[in-house]
Amino acid sequence: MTRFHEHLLQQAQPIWRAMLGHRFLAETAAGTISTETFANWMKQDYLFVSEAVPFLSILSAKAPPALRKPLCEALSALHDELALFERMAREHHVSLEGVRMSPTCHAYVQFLLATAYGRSFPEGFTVLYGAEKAYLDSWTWVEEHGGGTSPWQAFIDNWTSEAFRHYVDWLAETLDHLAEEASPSMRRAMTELFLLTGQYEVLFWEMAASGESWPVKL
Ligand code: MP5
Repeated sequence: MTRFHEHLLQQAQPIWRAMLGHRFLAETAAGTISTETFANWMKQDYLFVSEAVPFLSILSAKAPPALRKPLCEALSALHDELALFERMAREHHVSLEGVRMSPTCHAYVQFLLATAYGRSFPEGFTVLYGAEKAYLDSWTWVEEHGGGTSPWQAFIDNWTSEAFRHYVDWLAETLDHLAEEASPSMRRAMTELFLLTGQYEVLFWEMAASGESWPVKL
């Protein structure tokens, strides 16, 4: 029988195709991406990861007791990741100071927080799986299509490490268990949230590639 996370990935195939075919990833792999364009992503993802802290905290507060420890470990790993962004920004002369969230980053973060606050634990967990799986697959694509060491290698390594792969496998397995206990209508809601997460992931690469900004400069 198809496991729930496999069902989600089947439903999301067109989204995953758009994500892995995105020019931001292709140019990062080819080494032709400009520092300015890459920095668009770095600045916005730094803000995104900062807001993943409250997202995971809310999720942890709703988690069944057996899942508290692994979720707290994931929460603590976010601080190492923020330090990675700060180091890479210093090395590449990118300023992370005073950056405003772009429309897409803002909308995605609001979606994460609204889901964690307002919806059930399995629904919030589905969004977590979607975001992490998207990064595992996106950066694995960059690694596989790259031609050697990239100036951005530390980011590639971060989301293609054995440890990260194991974490995403654990998320998938745990999600399958949560779905087994969920009602059909809850599983439909989880599927919808997974697809929305995937859409936001594509939008995030598009935002970085296009240098998206708000209509009015302040
Ligand atoms: C992740 C991320 C992965 N950093 N940014 C986006 C837009 N999606 C997913 O999350 P994490 O916590 O950095 O592994």
